[in-house]
Amino acid sequence: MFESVSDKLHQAKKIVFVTGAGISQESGIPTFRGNDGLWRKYDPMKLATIDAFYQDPKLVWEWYEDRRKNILAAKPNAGHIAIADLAKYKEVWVLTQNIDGLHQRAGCKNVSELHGSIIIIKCTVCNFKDKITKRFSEIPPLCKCGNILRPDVVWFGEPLPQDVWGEAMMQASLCDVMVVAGTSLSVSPANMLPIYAKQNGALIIEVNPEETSMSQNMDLSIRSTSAKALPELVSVIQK
Ligand code: BV8
Ligand code: ZN
Repeated sequence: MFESVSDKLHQAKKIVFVTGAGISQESGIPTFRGNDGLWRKYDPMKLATIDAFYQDPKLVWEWYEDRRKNILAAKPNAGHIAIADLAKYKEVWVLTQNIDGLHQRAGCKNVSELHGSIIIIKCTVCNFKDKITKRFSEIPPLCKCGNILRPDVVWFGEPLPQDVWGEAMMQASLCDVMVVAGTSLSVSPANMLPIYAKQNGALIIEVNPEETSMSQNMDLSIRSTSAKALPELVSVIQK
């Protein structure tokens, strides 16, 4: 599978992974667009927005509480674990679009959560922010200051946190190899990261059972799932 790039993989000093919902699919967390689609009744593009939240905070919170329950019960899969294993031998950085924290739970230290975290909850007004894993008794939950709480995620139409995005662009511009795993690359600006890597001369590899809009630009596009292909990729690098 990786014969054509094994030399470059061995020589690589810094490997960056850009991941999306597909890498958590084998942990039982539905993707956005797949036929296991997040919430068949509603379109995430319409729910994961500031307008939806202020129009109907209860509905949006029901959706997030449903996802939090599933995510907090989920376990990292062989794909997450392979990346964490590789980080013991090489400089590895994970730029994830996922909000499930599974890369960190697999043991990865260098993780940039481009779109925030569903496990961190913050106030819409004051500067309260904390990791909360319990289920809320009432939704929408209120802060001590009396205002509504929200998940610390980046909604459509919201900018990515400056520091996180700056770090991600830097990592993409300095890596020798970029592995794009489990993402349709349909959301910007995250979908620019493989372009920055290509511009810096990095080798870019895609792992996705389906073709994406950027498959043609990849040096290697593996039609497989991440839980299958990533352990194989890591074993080639460690040889
Ligand atoms: C911004 C957190 C600017 C929340 C998410 C037109 C109108 C309005 C906006 C826009 C527009 N055009 C572009 C935009 C910008 C917009 C955007 O890109 N929209 C898209 C829909 C066109 N982007 C934004 O709004 C961003 N902000 O641009 O700000 C700005 C600047 C200054 C000031 C103000 C504003 C913010 C985007 C972040 C949104 N938040 N998530 C939550 O999760 O609830 S996005 C969310 O959807 C995910 O984080 C992820 O990014 C995206 C889903 O993509 P994927 O992860 O790739 O998942 P998907 O289901 O699509 O694909 C799964 C893939 O896995 C598939 O390819 C499948 O084949 C594969 N797969 C399946 N199984 C497996 C597998 N692969 C491997 N193994 C398997 N087993
Ligand atoms: Zn508050």
